Amino acid sequence: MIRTEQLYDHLGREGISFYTGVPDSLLKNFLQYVQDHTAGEQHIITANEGLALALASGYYLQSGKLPLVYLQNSGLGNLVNPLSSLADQEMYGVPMILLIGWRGEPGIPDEPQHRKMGAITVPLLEVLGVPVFKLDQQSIDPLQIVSTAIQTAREKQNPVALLLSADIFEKVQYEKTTIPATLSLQRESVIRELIKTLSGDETVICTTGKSGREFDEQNKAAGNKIKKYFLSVGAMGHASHIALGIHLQNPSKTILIDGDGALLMHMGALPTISHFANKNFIHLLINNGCHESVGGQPTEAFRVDCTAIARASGYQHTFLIRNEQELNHWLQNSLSSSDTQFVEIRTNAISRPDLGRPAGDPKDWKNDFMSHLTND
Ligand SMILES: Cc1ncc(C[n+]2csc(CCOP(=O)(O)OP(=O)(O)O)c2C)c(N)n1
Repeated sequence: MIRTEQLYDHLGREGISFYTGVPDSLLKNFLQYVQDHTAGEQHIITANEGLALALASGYYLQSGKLPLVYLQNSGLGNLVNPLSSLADQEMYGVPMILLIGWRGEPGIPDEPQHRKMGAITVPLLEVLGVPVFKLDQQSIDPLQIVSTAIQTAREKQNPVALLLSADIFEKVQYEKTTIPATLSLQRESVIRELIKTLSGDETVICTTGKSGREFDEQNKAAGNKIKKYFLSVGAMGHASHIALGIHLQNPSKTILIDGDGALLMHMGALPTISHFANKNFIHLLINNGCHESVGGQPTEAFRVDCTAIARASGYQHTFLIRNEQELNHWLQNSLSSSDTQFVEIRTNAISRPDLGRPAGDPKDWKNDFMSHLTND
């Protein structure tokens, strides 16, 4: 066990003062501490993990100092290209620490989307030539392990991983200080009202995180009104093209429920969707300005105009919804339109602590979904 401030202070003593990454729930207490104790430009949350590695590389090139990139192990997929073709010692050789939350660690029960990556995290890092240092509850001297990892990164001139098991940090009262709570709409109630207004014939695709869990619970509460739904419980940022792929084969109404973190992660999706989904496609962005599902760390999505980005990307019909009245107006007047639309709904970042998780096997979910699509 280690305290967040102990790790942060130790990293500081070892010369690490630049943090970048994409948040992870296992790291959320540590990341909150980083957020609260690091000057703005020294802590940058990027849109995806590959960008964090590139940013860290730029930092090193200018400063000669060791940066830290944090991520959930599912983000390794986004990071492999710049890791192997930029930072690797056989290329430029950029030393850095990769602080990785280990979801799906073998022997520790976790959600299905984490099992594969959990099992291959260590071999994957080894194949990539990244030395791995594990920190778990049994680690006798965690700070010494951190120092050895840092020394190794410097000596080898290569990224080095600190792989953190669940519950490595001492529990602290976690306060979501960064979450904006001023907006009246809440993600789950938006999803509930959407389900209430839909006819039941639509196909719904949900992004990664709590929106899928909320959809699942609200749909059950509505007597499984929506039969054709797919939860992209993993593959963050890819729900949009899953939806597009389905839609192109079945041009009946498709609703994509997206998150701002997910949208930003692969924003290049927008022009392709607007080009090819020219009818009956609703891209519904639930923008809470943060990665609410993993701890509420901010995204850039409240700072920019997402509907303007969608318009510039080719969506002809865009809506911005900020309160219940605007939501009801859109639900009653525009939801049933056959126009392709981008709809940004700004919400607060509040969710239920007792939110459930969809039960069962993803292959059964897939088979159910496909059989409902074929019976259409
Ligand atoms: C590639 C990848 N990186 C990080 C994660 C961890 N993760 C799961 S949900 C999530 C936040 C999603 O944020 P957003 O799309 O804004 O939805 P919200 O949680 O706010 O509803 C993150 C970072 C992941 N699953 N995959």
